[in-house]
Amino acid sequence: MKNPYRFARGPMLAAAFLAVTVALTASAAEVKSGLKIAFVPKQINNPYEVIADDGGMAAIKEMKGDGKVVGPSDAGASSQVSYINTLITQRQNAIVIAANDANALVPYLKKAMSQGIKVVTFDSDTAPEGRQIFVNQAESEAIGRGQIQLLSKLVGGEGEFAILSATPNATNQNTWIKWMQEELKKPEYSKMKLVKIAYGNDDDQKSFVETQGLLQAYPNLKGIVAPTSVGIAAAARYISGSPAKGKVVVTGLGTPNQMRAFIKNGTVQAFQLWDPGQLGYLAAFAAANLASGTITGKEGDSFEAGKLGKRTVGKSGEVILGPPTTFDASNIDRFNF
Ligand code: RAM
Repeated sequence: MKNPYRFARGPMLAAAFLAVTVALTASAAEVKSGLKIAFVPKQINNPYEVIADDGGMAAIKEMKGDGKVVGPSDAGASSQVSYINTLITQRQNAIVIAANDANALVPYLKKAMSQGIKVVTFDSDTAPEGRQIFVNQAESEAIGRGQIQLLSKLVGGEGEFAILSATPNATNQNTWIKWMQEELKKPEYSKMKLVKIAYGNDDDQKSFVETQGLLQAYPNLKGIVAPTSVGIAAAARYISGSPAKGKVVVTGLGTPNQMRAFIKNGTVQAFQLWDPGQLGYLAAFAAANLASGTITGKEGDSFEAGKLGKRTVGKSGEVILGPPTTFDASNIDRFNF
């Protein structure tokens, strides 16, 4: 007698294959297609923000969503408000924003959330009630402490230094500066002295002029640490053309492409950053998952973030990209962003 299963085996295998395929597709398809996701950077013309937004748009394309970037040309505290209001009117599914102020935007973002629009902050956070998830580039404490550790190494552990920051309200820089000041309390930095925190407002020209002002006001200055890609590039440009080149250390956070020339010409020895493109990419996946209902943003929620793999929401809605990289002459040419 014929084996009754003989002919069934083909269709059974096909059915099994189909079941696996459906299961795989179902998990990949948990994120809805066609989601309208808007990125609002601190300012649209900052190269760092452009890389981050491009990463976000690439992720949205992968997810078959409808992405766009809108935002102000300056990083002022309230300059993003009108953009948020327009996005609410347009009924976007999610807003991904690098907040220019911890509190000023909260009422508007709350209004967005009350209308079902998901809100993710990235790069620069609001107070937690202003968003569902904050995608942070790295642990804020590690970034801040790391900046002082690097500066100390470069200046030989002593001397006057200044911080050249972004805007006075920037949540990310203010948090990092707080951790820098914590780190400075350690006895090993007793010979280092923070003489001034200057603000270049993430404006190239203002940062350039502030650098000049610091050198004039503090003739014994040994270092400038600029935890902003706009600030560090402007400070390096000023110093590379001044007698302070090779005498005053410039370090901080910058993009390899903006800093390469200053590493090559000896103005800057080392600086740090993460990959801003990956930051935007991760933020887009967080937003799409919130908007698809696969996560709510509570601690322990996890989601697939494309090429970055599975990511988990930590305390107070924070998702972390990963530790920063230190760039110097030995590795800078391996990076192109
Ligand atoms: C500037 C912005 C941004 C910051 C980087 C390091 O581009 O201030 O928010 O993360 O620097």
